[in-house]
Amino acid sequence: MNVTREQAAGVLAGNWLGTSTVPSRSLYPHQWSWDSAFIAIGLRHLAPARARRELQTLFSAQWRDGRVPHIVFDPGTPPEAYFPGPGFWRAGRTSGIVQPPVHARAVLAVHQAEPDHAFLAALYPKLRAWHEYLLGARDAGGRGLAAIVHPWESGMDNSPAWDGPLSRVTPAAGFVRRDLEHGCAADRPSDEDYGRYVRLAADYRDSGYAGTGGFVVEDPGFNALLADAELALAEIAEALGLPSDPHRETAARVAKALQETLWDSASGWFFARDVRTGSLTPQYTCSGLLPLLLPDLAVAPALLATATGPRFRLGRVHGVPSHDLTAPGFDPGRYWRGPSWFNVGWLVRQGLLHHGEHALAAQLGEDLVETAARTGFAEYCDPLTGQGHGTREFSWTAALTVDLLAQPAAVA
Ligand code: 2M8
Repeated sequence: MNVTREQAAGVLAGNWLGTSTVPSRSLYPHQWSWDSAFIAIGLRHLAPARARRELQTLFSAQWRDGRVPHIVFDPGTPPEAYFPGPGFWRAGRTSGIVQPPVHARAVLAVHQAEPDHAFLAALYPKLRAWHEYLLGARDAGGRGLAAIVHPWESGMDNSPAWDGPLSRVTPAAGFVRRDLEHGCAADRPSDEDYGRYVRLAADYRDSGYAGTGGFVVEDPGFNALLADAELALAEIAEALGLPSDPHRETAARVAKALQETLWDSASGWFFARDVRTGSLTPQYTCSGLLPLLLPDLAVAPALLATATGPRFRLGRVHGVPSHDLTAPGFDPGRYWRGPSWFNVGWLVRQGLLHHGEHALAAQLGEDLVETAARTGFAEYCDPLTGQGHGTREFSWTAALTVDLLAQPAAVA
């Protein structure tokens, strides 16, 4: 076995709890929703049964309204290991918010690695309910897009795109941050922002997980992943001998809404919309590049021109910077405010392949694998130096490395 693959497999084995994988033993000691999808995409090459179990465990915690919670708490982990824990959310063994819907893509990928009709048939109605929740209860703006009600729902927690909407939120106080016991404070969100996250989560909890508070945002990355997930669901339906057209139609509708409402042609980028004010948040972040995943994206050439230009320098830096390199607030080490994340790099590589950018995709894939191996599977890296940041032995970095190594033609 290739040494890097062996090391990555070791990370995933070390983070396996028995029915799911933690993102990190120290910083994130429970099961996280979109992490598990990326983890399953890597695990399918090593242990397909474990990959299926990872996703089954997550979906066993799905809510009756269809939402897939962003955290499923491990009962064996002490409550003080992570804040906000189950006592805060008061939602049984889960949190009450969500994360980007990458699960249909993961379920399909796992099935493709080792076909399992029963697995696919059991997950299909759950995935449908999940997407229906997002396009129903979460269409707060009435534009056919899913809105997020907390920065954590974007998966890109501390993104500068949330600064505007978050400024309306009064920070909560009187809680103990557990993340700073494991992470370097200079890399993590500020105390003020963390206080705002806690306030928003408490307000949403107190609304019975149904209301919308000060933070309601249509995020291009979240919605691009939702459209892509509907395309994956169409393939799952086909494999099950079920009608796939409804899923393709939904994907097309979301993609159209994305282009009509979140694309700014003068800037050549997709921006998030603050539903409360109706305006686009002006920050260029990596979320705006994720619509590249959509094969029929008419604006792909303009989007790629921005991505390869001075703001993101795709192909000339390590990974995909999470924030505009030319922005005054760009910080190469701080959480989602500049560093490159491996899952975003992996997704952008897929998008590049969809749009015929094979050389750039191969270069990005090689860089991701090299950086992951050199940094001990860091959570994220400095795009300018490649230096690792955040926690190490991070599960999705290891899993996506395994996946990239399984595709030598595209990496070589
Ligand atoms: C980070 O988010 C959690 C909250 O959900 C945190 O900061 O405590 C994000 O990077 C998120 O995308 C990721 O899923 C999670 C676990 O890896 O960590």
